[in-house]
Amino acid sequence: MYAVHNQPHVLEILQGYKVGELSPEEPSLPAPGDPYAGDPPRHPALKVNSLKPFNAEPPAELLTENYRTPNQLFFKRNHLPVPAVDPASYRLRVEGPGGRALALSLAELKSRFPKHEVTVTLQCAGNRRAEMSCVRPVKGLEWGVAAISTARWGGARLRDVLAHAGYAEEEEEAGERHVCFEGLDKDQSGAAYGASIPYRTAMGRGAEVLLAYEMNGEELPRDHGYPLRVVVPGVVGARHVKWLGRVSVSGEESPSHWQRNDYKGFSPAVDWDTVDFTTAPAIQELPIQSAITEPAPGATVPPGELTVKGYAWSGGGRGVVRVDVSLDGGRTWRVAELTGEEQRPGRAWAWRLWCLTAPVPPDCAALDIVCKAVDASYNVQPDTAAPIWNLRGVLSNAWHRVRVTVAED
Ligand SMILES: Nc1nc2c(c(=O)[nH]1)N[C@H]1C(S)=C(S)[C@@H](COP(=O)(O)O)O[C@H]1N2
Ligand SMILES: [Mo]
Repeated sequence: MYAVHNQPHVLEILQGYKVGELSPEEPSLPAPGDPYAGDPPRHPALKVNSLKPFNAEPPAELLTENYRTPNQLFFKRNHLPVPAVDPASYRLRVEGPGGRALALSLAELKSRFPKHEVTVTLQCAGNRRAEMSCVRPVKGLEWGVAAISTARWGGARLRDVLAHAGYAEEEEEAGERHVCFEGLDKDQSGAAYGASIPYRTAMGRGAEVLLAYEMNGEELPRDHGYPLRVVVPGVVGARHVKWLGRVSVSGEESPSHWQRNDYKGFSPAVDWDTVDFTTAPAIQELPIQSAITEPAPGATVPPGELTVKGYAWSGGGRGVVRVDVSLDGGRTWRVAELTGEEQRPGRAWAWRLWCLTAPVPPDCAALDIVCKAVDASYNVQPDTAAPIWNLRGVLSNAWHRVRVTVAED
């Protein structure tokens, strides 16, 4: 099921369970079908990180060509085969209070609840993991800087659907509750992908968590959760459950592996022998992030003038207030120009793109370009990855560095 498990250290573990070998006279077993045979076609420009399950990011320079990422280029992060969902028989199961449950068809979701649209950036917790693994190896897919993308999503507000099911707006004394989501993508044991968010994230006044059926004005593509996915503005990608099958409210977080035993941050002191996943909170709102998308690392740039481009984004609706860029490894700085939509304070769910055009210092053979962003709470990025290293390589948000060569005049 997971091609990523086809590795020496996994085969070594499996060796301990080997019971014997089939005799050559034994009739051969039917070859198991490829569980990924029904996956949709994908854009050839995507850089594939893992084919089965499908994980891919666009080339960095294409990422910032558009404020809203075209659906075909939007990064894709699947843990399992893409399920084939029949839109006519599809029902979203919403568990209401007191054991009552709703089964909502797509037509009902579209007609009963006002359509809400919001532009949201989605970032995987593992974005920029490759840089963290340069410090020390980590376990996870080697994402570059493009496991992040932005779309205009359209759908019903989760708040409206939960209210329809009988849930009240967040009450002060309600105690800790969680909204749990289950996908229709399942592993061989029948376990579905799942995740949860705090109740207040879903039900707080003005909450914009969506059950989305549209992405950039188009029907939700299969890779992105057709026919329905959760979009949780300002929160890590892992909670935006795709191919949504079931919603429930619980006093506990989702029991899913991906909620309880993954997508958490740890100290650099913690390794695979000492890690205890119960000791760290699940990642929800992400920290301030930025990266350079142009020029590419190792590129040769002409002398004279240089244009640097990139993105910056922060979780929790905290807008980006500034991006600083250095051409000399962080000794001197310039302020980049922010482009793209400026969203409302506290609801800045989407990234800003940025751009800086600056003179290349004369007699300079190489440039060490650095970017760092500041969010509305004046949170900043750490200057290096080593102090934030963690065994799963998540939350990698150090200053981004790109070294280039300057061509001779
Ligand atoms: N059902 C389901 N939902 C899922 C996942 C998944 O594998 N199955 N992956 C999660 C992760 S880790 C991320 S980063 C985002 C990626 O969304 P995208 O593929 O639309 O970019 O989906 C999330 N939702
Ligand atoms: Mo992710």
